[in-house]
Amino acid sequence: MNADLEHTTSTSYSPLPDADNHRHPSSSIRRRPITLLSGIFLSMLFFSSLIALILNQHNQPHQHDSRNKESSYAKPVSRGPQQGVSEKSNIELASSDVEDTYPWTNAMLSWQRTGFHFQPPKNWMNDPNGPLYHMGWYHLFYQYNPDAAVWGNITWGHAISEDLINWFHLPFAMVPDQWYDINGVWTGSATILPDGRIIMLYTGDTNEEVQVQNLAYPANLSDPLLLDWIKYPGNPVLVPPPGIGTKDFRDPTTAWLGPNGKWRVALGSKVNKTGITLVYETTDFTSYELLENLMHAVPGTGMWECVDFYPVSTTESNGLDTSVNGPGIKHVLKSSLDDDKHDYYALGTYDPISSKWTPDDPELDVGIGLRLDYGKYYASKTFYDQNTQRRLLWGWIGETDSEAADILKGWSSVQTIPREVVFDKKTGTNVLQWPIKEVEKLRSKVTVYQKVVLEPGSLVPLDVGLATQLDIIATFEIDKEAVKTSVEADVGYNCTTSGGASSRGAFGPFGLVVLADEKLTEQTPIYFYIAKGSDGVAQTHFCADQSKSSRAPDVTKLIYGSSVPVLHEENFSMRLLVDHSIVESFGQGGRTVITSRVYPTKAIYSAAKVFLFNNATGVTVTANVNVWNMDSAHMDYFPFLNLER
Ligand code: DQQ
Repeated sequence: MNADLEHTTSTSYSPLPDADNHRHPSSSIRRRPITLLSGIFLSMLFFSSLIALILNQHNQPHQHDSRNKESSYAKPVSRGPQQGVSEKSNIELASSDVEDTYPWTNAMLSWQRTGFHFQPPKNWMNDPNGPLYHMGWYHLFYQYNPDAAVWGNITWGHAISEDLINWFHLPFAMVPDQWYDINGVWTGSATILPDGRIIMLYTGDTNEEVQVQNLAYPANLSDPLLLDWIKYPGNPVLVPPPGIGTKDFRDPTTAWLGPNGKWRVALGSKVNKTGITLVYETTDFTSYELLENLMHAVPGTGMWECVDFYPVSTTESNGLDTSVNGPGIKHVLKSSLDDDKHDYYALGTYDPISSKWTPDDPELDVGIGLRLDYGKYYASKTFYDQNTQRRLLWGWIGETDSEAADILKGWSSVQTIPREVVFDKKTGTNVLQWPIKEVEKLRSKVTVYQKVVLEPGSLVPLDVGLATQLDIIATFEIDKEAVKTSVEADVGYNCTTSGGASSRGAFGPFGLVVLADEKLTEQTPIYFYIAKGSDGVAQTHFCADQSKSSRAPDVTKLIYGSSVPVLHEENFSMRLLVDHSIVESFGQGGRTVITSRVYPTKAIYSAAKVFLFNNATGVTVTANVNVWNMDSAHMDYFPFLNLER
């Protein structure tokens, strides 16, 4: 253990009830059977309250002012941190001076629902859990609140797909019904053993709000739907070890095989302000040994949630099973930072003997360097798709509006389109993320624009029909010589602190505007900006400007983005997946990715438009664009199961 661990004062968690107690959750008030007597009493109470309510209504003026009711929600309520996980509500609004919620109409709210992103039929969703492929079906589990559009009562939702795009909803895989997960069946990962058995490890929040790790497995492996899950009767299989806080121990990874033939599982935690990854070894997934070495630790990064750890090939383009190691392989370590709610990763080398991971570039270590996505994106998780030999990545897109609006619309959050992750052989310093090819099945009509010349200050509307579900690929050519020879001092450009798409420099911004109304009173520009320092070095930034994305005041409207490598022989390229209120933007083949969650009020339905723009003052840009209209994916309850609607 490192010095940080030794200096900590917390002790190990010991007061656990024995395994026999697992059928008697002590704090499970929600699920206690109601006795006959209390049933009669409750019915009497209900009818008397009903009569009182009716009488009261007759004595009062009718109130239809829903804004008054909503305004009590305008300031978000914090959800998560008291229970020991990252903030689950859009707490950024709390520090804004917004007092009231926008008068959302049903039309506006229903428009926000996506057409081809994964969403449950209603209510709250957060992290993707335990993705896997089994007997012809992809399985996605996810953090879900069956009762409301806000975080709480976390249960594992379950859906299946044959192509990762069209989904069937299944009954819940696991509900919080045991003392060791009664406060939440939290995030976990699947491991497929060489003999085909499936191991699911997940975090449970116990009756005492302690974070423990639990084991579950399918009741019937020959069921392609994996409908029934058995929680291991000896749960929990892991409790916080000495030196680790009882609320700082969660989110087990997929296991990989060590050189000694034992399985290894990583978990995120922290000691003081140092984010850490612990590794356990096991042969049977019921008993574990904590390895002496931390896999990695980064001071100042705080609690690490949802750690992800996997190999990528530096020579081949296929994905790798989590246990693969050897020459021509680097390992990605990813952590979701509780403190700033972003997903950071780094490339490095895993030494299987010491079980330590070392970043290629210590200055770009986990939590201080690259992010998987510079927009609204968190708690991501990959899995190895043994069906197509791909490493696929899921991520949670949270809401950036008010809780009141989420409650009104009845749902919160979306999952990204799954992305294939590969090592970027050209730069050697980052991964590439690209929407899975299956999404292209939804492409319908294509509109092609070739060699559109964009003089400085130009804005060109693209006539693409209904512009709410689109797949856009655009490349931009500029006179690179002009950039080389001109003098510009734009040092320290940063998408977030810049003036956004309306702030003009010599070589940017230029790109696309989506979800804009005709007069651009609402607009979401996605663009490149080339900043040249006084030293003559040019750096390209890829940004998404949400600042004018909505007229509603109770929405967080940041400008997202980061730098993106553009190599000598390359043009500037971007791909956008526009799906109603979500825009996923991939710069330079997925070197830099930004997810936008936007809430237009005017630029919706047929009023949503797309434009090309060049707001640079010193360079002409030539654009080539393909715009596909996208069909909706099929998402419904699985037939014959008679599920609740
Ligand atoms: N969400 C889960 C936790 C995880 C967090 C709880 C990340 O297991 O750490 O819903 O969003």
